[in-house]
Parts: sequence; C-alpha cells; structure tokens
Amino acid sequence: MDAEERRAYSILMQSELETIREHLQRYRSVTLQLLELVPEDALHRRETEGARSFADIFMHIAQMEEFHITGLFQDRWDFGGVRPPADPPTRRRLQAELTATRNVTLDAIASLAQSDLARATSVPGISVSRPLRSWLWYLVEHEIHHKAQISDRLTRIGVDVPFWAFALPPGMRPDRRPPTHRG
Ligand code: NI
Repeated sequence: MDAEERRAYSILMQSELETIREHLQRYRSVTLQLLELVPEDALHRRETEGARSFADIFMHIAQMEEFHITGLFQDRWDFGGVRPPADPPTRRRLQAELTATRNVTLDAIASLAQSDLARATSVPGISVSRPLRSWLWYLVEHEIHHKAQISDRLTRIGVDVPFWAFALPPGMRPDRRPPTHRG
C-alpha cells in the first residue's frame, strides 16, 4: 500500500463522528476563503430589493448553525437569533462569527458518543423526527448549499473563486486548471 492508498484507507476507517467533524472543518475553511475574496464594495450589495447580500448569506450560515446547535444540545430554540443583525456586519465580524460558531459546534460534537447519533430528534417547525446524525449532516449540507450560492455569485462578478472541496493555496483550481501531467 503506498502513502496515497494508506491515506484513503484511513479516511474510510474514520467513525461517523470523525467524518462529520472533518466535513465541517473542511467546508468551513473554504467558506472563510470565499469571505476573504468578496470585494469590499460588494459585501453589502443586494442584487434586487430584499435579496440577501453576501454579508447576509455568511451571517445566515453562522446563525443557522448556532440556532441548531443550541437547540439540539441545550434544547433552547431561539428564533430571535436567526434574524439579520441591525447593523451590517463587517468582514471581520463575519469571520469571527463563523469561527466562534464552528468551535461551539465542534465542542458539542466532541461530547457525543457514536450511539448518540441514532437518538430521535425533533426540530420545532419541522414535522418529521430524524436521528441526531441527520441534523448534524444537515448543517454540513446547509453550508455546502450556501457556499455554492456565494461561489456562483462571486464568479458572476469576476472573482476567481477557490476550489469548492478543499482550502487550497490561492489560485489553485484543479477542476478548472488541471496540472499538466509530466511523465
Ligand atoms: Ni439557508
């Protein structure tokens, strides 16, 4: 087994909790890269009246995560916490919110045993009960969904967006500009 195969094998052997953790950290890294790339004059711009700005979408990712983690782990469902803040958040504030929220999530997940993932869990306003694992994956999926939306919007205003799957060095886009094979 070469090094690459060993790495792939070790990922396959991760527990589901480790896998969720890895996904949360990896996608958040790309989200933070996207935040750095939003031009200052576009951060609060709205494409149409009432549409979300880039800042709104980043704040929404953080707030939805905080809402679900507080609800799922403390049984406190704070619907007031998912409203946009009164003052448009700065890039640094968004960065701080995304980082702090994700740390709370990772700490909460660290408190779980694998068997907790099967626990039936309800979220107010959603009529189906799902196991806790579904809600944790939902947070991963929610970030991917909005990360793609931000990425698409940035592309349309001419920003060379990062690779969607991993936080790679600036400008590295193996999907768009594959490295030339020398051999
Ligand atoms: Ni959303």
